[in-house]
Amino acid sequence: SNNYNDMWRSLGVNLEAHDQLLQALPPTYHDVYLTQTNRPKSMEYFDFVVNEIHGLRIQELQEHKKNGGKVIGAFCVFVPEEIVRAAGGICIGLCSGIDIGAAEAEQVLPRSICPLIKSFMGFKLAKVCPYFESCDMVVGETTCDGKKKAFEILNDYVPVHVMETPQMKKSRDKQLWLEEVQDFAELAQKTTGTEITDVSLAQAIQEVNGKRQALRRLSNLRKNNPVPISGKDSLLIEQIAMYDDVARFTAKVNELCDELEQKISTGAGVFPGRTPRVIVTGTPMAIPNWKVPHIIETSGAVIVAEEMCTGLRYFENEVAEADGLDSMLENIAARYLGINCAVFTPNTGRLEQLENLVRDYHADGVIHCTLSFCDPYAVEANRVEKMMKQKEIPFLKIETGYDQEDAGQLKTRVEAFIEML
Ligand code: BJ8
Repeated sequence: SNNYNDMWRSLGVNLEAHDQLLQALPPTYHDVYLTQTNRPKSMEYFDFVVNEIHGLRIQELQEHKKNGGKVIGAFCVFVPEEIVRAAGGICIGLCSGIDIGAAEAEQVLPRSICPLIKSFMGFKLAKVCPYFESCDMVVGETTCDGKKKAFEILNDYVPVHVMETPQMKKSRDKQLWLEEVQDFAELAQKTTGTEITDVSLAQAIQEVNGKRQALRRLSNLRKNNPVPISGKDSLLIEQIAMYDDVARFTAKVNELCDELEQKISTGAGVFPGRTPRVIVTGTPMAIPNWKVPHIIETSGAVIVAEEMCTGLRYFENEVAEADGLDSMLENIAARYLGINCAVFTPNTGRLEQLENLVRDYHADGVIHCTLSFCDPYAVEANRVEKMMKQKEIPFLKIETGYDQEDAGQLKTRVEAFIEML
């Protein structure tokens, strides 16, 4: 990876801190991923992407920028990728899944804050992420208070545009969100200098729908027993979906699905057919946050679905195709407002979805994972728990951060839960 040093330096990346980050990744990745048995052969591509995490894709972004293209970063699945693409830009989901630059972040943020927020601030202040350093603009949202206020601070270091996500889903909220989407389309065009046309937006909608369809296809295959792919591998793919090249990624996921269908037809799987099946739900698990899934899948269970933004919330809905820019923007706004994030009140859609998922994926239990200090999900966990009790679905609630200090304790709790499934 030393070949990339010049590129990283030219981006302003702090090479020393960056080396530390890259050194932390390979052992973790090896222990969590490469020790799994029966992995599908098509996971090779996704292993390659992780291996090249700050290499090849960054090179592609730099190529794009050299040709006058823009890169736009996002922290939430509410930011409409279709619009960025229609304006000729590349949309990158910034990860924030590792405790890095915490000392720098704590200079501008309170110590007790969601690790995801601390992580993105730390990444920026410590200049360790070449994706972040490649961004011409970052798009924030007004989802939770922590993020909303942190974007004001982040704006000191990189231009940030904040989209106002509503807190309810009434007709006036829909109108507000539609206007936010329309404004964002204006801004995207101004930023890239490229006009959004009927043709470019229709194409972007199709491409991103194609990506979501491939992910849904993969997800549906996990309804089988035995499961053809681990939850950890599935999560990795869902994480990579946020920043990889759309066309290539879509093709690779479909290739993987072809292989899995083959496997299913022979009755083969990655875990024995009697393995307890678990659904995880809660806050997103950004790359490389594989902590809880690793604990679950090394404690005798398999994860069959993620009711999370790094999971189903990212791909369960698509944008309806339409003629004319106005209708397309309306359909985009409608699709995104369908996301069941805990910042909405009420958020009954999430509860209904969870109940359906338990049935459709033949789950034996649900594990609710909240990042520490995340009020929306930690409080909403009560609604989820109440519903699970009513439906007599085994339920476990976990709250944890990015450090490994509580890993042993978590494993004990998870094992006890799985044992009773
Ligand atoms: S649509 S889940 S990606 S906001 S974990 S920063 S909520 S304190 S991430 Fe999210 Fe969009 Fe919703 Fe999805 Fe705040 Fe909670 Fe931290 Fe969070």
